[in-house]
Amino acid sequence: MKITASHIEEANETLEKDHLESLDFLSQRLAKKGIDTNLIIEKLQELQIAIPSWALGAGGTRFGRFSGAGEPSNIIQKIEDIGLIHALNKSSNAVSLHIPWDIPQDYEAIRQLAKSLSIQFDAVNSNTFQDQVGQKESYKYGSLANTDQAVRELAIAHNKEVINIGEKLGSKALTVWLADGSSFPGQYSIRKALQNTHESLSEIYKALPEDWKILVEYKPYEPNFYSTVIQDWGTSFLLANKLGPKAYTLVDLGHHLPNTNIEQIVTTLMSEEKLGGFHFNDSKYGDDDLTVGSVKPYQLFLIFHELVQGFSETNNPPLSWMIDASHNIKDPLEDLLQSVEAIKLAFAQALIIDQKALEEAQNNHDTAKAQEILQDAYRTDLRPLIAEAARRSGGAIAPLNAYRQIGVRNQLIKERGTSSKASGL
Ligand SMILES: [Mn+2]
Repeated sequence: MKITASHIEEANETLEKDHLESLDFLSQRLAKKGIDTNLIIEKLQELQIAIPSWALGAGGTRFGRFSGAGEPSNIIQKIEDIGLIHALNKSSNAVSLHIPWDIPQDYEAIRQLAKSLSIQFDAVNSNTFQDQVGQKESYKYGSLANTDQAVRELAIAHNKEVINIGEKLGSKALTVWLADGSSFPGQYSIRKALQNTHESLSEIYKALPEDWKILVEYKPYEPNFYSTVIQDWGTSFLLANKLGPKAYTLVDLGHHLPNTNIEQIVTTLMSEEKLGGFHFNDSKYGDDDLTVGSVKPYQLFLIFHELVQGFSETNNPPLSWMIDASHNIKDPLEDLLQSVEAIKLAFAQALIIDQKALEEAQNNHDTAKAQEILQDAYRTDLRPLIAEAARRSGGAIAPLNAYRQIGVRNQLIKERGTSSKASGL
């Protein structure tokens, strides 16, 4: 299945008149506040969010998995699916691959396919949270943190292999998320586990090509329930600092205890030039992997507020933007289209904040005014800008509508059948 320019044209045709009217009205309103909508639209056109290869099939829980129909069963079909998303929204021009779930057989063919769909290769992800068939050692009691040197060496070798695979595809970053931890007090030495993790990561760091980054993810609990070796941003930041200039902290929105002030973490890391990237998702309780912006859109906006300030006021390097979500209920492609829209919307809202007035209110200790300024931006309906950014780039005014109108899922089911299963899930 390929989405053509005439598909998009047809889908946009009926919406265009209404859309342009809304855009015109909004542009005039924003112009009165001194905001140039064209500049915002250009920034939205530039924003590209990588799609993880594991989000294209229905995810599952420990209780079960309900497969969708027409799922991509290999890396080729997964990249094709991202091509479909990108054709619709023009904001998803990269894939974040999971190894070993998505090891290419024919690198040249994969590179050609990705190129033909304007897809790049973002950070590659290693996996030492499960054992693979025939694996010599087991990660049951940890990988990079394991007390057993042979297990640590296996996990280090795997990460080096992931770097090699990424190099062949043009990736520039390795994301490491560790399940390592303990489920019971006393199960292991917390201090030694961190020390082992640092030493193992140092070995991996040495194998990084010159222009690569290593992104160290953190998570407070799950799958282990008493301690996680890299439990929070502080531990990740500590390791990133110890490792060196190519190491950064990766913030996964779902990897925080309830009510954590994530925007504060983001801005602190940017001040220290150590924020490497994002895994976007949303949640109510824990690592729920819900659609970005579906539960806490205001928090997402506040995070983008810090990001927008950080871009202009710190020297933090450009970020890897990735979605990390996958669940049972929705069509994964619809879920991803919604997630990318939510990210673009939060970015746009943050871009129209009156920074000068906000600074003035802060200096005058005018708390009520400061809140008004933020919420004025948040409560302005900027959806016409998102639609226009996609339209100007050759995408759909309403990507989800277009997806349904074109009948993408039905076509994929025709091509792949109803029982195809996404690899790795
Ligand atoms: Mn993640």
